[in-house]
Amino acid sequence: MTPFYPLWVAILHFLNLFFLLLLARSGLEVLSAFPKLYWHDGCPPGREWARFSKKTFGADSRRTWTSLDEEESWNPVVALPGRKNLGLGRHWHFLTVQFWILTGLVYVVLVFATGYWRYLVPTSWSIVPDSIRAVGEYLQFRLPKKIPGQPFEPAQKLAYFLVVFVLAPFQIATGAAMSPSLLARFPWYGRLFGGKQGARSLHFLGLCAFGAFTVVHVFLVVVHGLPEGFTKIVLGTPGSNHALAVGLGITGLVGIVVFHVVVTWFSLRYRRRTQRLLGVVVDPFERAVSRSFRSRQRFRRRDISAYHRINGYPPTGPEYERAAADGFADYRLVVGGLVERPVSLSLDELREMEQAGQVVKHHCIQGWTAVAEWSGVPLRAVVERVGVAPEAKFVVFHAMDDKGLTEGEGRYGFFYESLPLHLAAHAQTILALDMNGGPLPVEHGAPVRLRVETQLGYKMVKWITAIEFVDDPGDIGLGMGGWREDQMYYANAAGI
Ligand SMILES: Nc1nc2c(c(=O)[nH]1)N[C@H]1C(S)=C(S)[C@@H](COP(=O)(O)O)O[C@H]1N2
Ligand SMILES: [Mo]
Repeated sequence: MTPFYPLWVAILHFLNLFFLLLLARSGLEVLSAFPKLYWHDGCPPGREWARFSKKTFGADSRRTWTSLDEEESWNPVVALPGRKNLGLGRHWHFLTVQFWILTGLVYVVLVFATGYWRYLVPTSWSIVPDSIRAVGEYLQFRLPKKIPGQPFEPAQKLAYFLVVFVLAPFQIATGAAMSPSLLARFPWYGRLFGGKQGARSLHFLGLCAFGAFTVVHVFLVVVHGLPEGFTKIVLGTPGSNHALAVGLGITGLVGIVVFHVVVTWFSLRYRRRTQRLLGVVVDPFERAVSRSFRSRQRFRRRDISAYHRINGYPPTGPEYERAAADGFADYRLVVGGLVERPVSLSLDELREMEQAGQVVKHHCIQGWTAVAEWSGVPLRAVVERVGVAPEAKFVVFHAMDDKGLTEGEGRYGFFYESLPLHLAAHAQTILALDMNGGPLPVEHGAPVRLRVETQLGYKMVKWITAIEFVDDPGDIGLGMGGWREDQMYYANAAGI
């Protein structure tokens, strides 16, 4: 068989480049929200193996700090969209990854259906010494000979094989190992990568590997002869029209740059519209993941993290401080909305209800994790007590912290979040009253906070004052289903 280089390879190669660049830039945006890498899921401050930030915070700091203080604002040239937009960065990442995986699947199917796999998949271990020899030749400024009857030299074939069949699946696997829903249901899957922080670190190293490959790959294409190489990359068949190939190729590259400039500008200029537009594809994906799994976490007490980060400053003002000082004696949890028997419960009444406890891992959307023991009332027990009406589809948690006062940054309103009702029925969805064997500390949500273990942290409302059952949370706040969705453009489903 004579070597061939079909047009579909050229087209899928272009799409791959297009999607990978979007993935890399949006991935860096996600990294900027927690610009530290760890190998351990306790991720204690100061124990990171890599930090892309000058700021440091100590576990023993006398001043309260929160994980949002650790976030960095990166330049839109590097990150998509840049400037502290984790919510939209994730939208871009989860939109693109679906098309990237699809491109890869089409490629792999065609590779095997057409016999092209012979050029990519080594069938003998001799590829290893042959590749070493080829690299040696490059180092002596000589071009290694192609494998007889094939389009690539041995080192090239091995590198392409590793990128397609090892690196790309590795990025998908480590990416999936960061989903709180998946990890809550299959904790063993996370352990394969050394936990969520291990997966994060490996995912980042995978990005570095893609970057290094791209640099060497482009350099060697140039070394091997640009017009010929460019023609193959753009048009497939070698020896065809060089001028056309160069014209088309440059148009394609300029097109990619223009696309990036436009979507970055659009994302920064029209944040809500970007959230909604990308949400059309991303929300069903996130919702499906949130729906599929139930948390089955069972960590041991000795897994409890020495330090548990905080996100969200406690409510300010004399009212909350006074309540905290007298142990929340006058506290009432109001439960109402679409229910048959609205109630208002004191802390003692909550403690008399059914109790449940769990040692579980918290996943903040920014990327940090921590294990703690939480106990309190299963939300299901509250649902049963008030008799939720059939029209109710969501449960909304209202909090006592006015974010305009506690956080600022141009954001405002009391914190709230909504959950679809099915998550309220999970055994590990609880209204926590205790943390690590003592009463809930103020920073972690005293007197009552939500735990829902398949979701990201922003769903777990702290300092709860009221629970409301509704048919549609769109009438609350700015209508996106939660304070972080309203004000920070996070997705409404929080399973990944
Ligand atoms: N009321 C309120 N609840 C909140 C927040 C907040 O800002 N206000 N932050 C959320 C986020 S983003 C996370 S990660 C968790 C953090 O919980 P912790 O501070 O107990 O670690 O609380 C969530 N609940
Ligand atoms: Mo968070």
